Amino acid sequence: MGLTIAQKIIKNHLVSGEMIPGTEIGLRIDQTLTQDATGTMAYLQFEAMGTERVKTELSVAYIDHNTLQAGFENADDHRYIQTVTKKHGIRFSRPGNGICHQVHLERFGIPGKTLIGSDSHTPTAGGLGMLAMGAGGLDVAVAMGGGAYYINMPKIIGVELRGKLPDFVGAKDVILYVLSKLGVKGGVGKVVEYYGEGVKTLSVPERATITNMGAELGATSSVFPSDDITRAFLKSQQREGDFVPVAPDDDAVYDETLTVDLSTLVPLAACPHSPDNVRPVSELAGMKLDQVCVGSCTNSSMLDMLTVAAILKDKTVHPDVEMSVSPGSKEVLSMLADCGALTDMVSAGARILECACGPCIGMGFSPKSAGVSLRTFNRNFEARSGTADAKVYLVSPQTAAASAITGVFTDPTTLGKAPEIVLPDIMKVNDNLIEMPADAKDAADVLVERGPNIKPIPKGVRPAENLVCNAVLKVGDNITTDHIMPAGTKILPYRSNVPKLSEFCFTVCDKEFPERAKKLGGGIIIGGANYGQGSSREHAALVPLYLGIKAVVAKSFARIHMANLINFGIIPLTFKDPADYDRISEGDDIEIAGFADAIAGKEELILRNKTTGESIVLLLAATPRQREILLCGGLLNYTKDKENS
Ligand code: MIC
Ligand code: SF4
Repeated sequence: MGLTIAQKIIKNHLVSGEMIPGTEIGLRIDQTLTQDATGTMAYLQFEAMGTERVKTELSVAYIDHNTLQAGFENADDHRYIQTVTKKHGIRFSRPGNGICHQVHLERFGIPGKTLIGSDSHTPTAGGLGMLAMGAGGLDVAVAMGGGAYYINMPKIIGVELRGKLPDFVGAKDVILYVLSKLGVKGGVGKVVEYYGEGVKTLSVPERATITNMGAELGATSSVFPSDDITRAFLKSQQREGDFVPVAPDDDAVYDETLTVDLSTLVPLAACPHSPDNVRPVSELAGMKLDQVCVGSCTNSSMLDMLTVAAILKDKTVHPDVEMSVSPGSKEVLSMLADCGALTDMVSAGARILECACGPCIGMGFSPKSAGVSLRTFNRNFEARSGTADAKVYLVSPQTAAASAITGVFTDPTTLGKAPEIVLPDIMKVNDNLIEMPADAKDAADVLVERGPNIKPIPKGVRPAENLVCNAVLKVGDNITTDHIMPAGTKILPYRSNVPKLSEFCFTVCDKEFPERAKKLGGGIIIGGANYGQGSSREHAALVPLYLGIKAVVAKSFARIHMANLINFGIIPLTFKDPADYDRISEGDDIEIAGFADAIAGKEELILRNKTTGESIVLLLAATPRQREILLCGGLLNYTKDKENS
């Protein structure tokens, strides 16, 4: 039987397990990336593991998230990352060089290789034919040390693309369409693979927009073939030598399929507060707007920016709308300046922000109270913009630019003829903001700088023999890691300071949670379906650990968050019968007798609700390796125990 692209890459990188969907496999990782909001923890953990030199083919640390520097904290973290990477053999992309995924696509991605990154949108590089996955910082640290990355062997969803996109309809509309079909849980445990004639009509940055937002499907990864278009892209980046063709076998078998006829797509928008809450822009036309933001790792390529500039040219942004533009990389920004497109945007009234995540992660440009914001980003979770009651809609650059001019939701296909965008054959490549690490022989001389914002990582706790505690919080379905550990200008600077960060844990859902958890000495959390979707931030496990959370009982978990819970020794349990979710309330006292024993080897655990007197059957779907990690109180303890044995 023939193999799909993902299956081929997995086969070439398999170090343990068998390629049976749903079972655990270990993969050799060729490349890693980190960003600054998760990177500090990843490097602290890398240091704790005691490896001197990274063992990957390439590891890069980017600074793109915490670039506001409203106090000393972010700058401290940047300097720590700059020095620790220099010492241990990792390249450092300086602030100003761009958003990790955009720069990685331009400068480093290689078809057929594996990449993990401490950011959920790492699958952006799937646009180049890489198997790229988001992971917790600790998993990235382990991979940098030469360890395998463990996932469940995914099923493959084959998405056949037919036809060609109409004028003013973009790659963003393709992935919004797929999200409308599959939903935010539709990709869990799966890789989404694109094939068919329509693939040839999409450039690499367009493919990358689509693979980027595969994260919103909950997918393990998304991948396109590597073909002549990939070769041309790599050539434009002056690295044609990195080209490798990657294609599925003719007789490849997909576990599920979806067909998308590109020629029938229309401009779409994901409505508040979920990326799968998709409606045609035509149905929203006329709605008044307060803000338009262009950029983020989803839509900040040269193609996106030139499209926006062409629509804004000789026009003025509507007086009731504030508009921001954040180009994805220095390469893009400097080319926009050279070709005059930057002037077109500035003249129209767009406010140019630096090449970084910016408003996407709530780092500035928060909308006004109850404001309506149109963003070319990938997430519109409640409060993520920094304004609790804002309404964020996710749209294509075409829709964003058209609407910025009119001040109301505008279907760009009503604008007439689309501008013809011609991309340069050769991009303006200049890697002067990528710092190379010190040679191994000089590494000992590099001093790692640690500012006062960098606090120790909380230690994992081994599970108790019997768990007796309180259900300290109960939440509903689709809880995101933005709910668990919010971001934004006030909170992000404390990503290296877990005690301070804990004051904000779950406050989007319940302002009292941190205090209550502290007072009760922790407990368990009850969650609904798809608990922990969204960002890869391991802080959503680390901070609950610090607050004494021993287990999360949910209807189901998102992949990266479940791995993070295990990495930090918090037990991820599911209800055998999802209806039992209703048989436990916040504040109930609970007991799980034989807790540690069950973790060691049982699939079922019995939770006794001492408040109601009822018993509930829970499941622990963990592999023997994961059970060992949990018994040690997390991956760091497990790694140390292994070294000492
Ligand atoms: C995000 O888009 O939510 C982030 C910020 O990039 C996160 C990482 C983080 O929380 O630092 C992600 O996607 O993993
Ligand atoms: Fe940055 Fe936003 Fe992309 Fe996350 S989704 S990496 S915050 S641009």
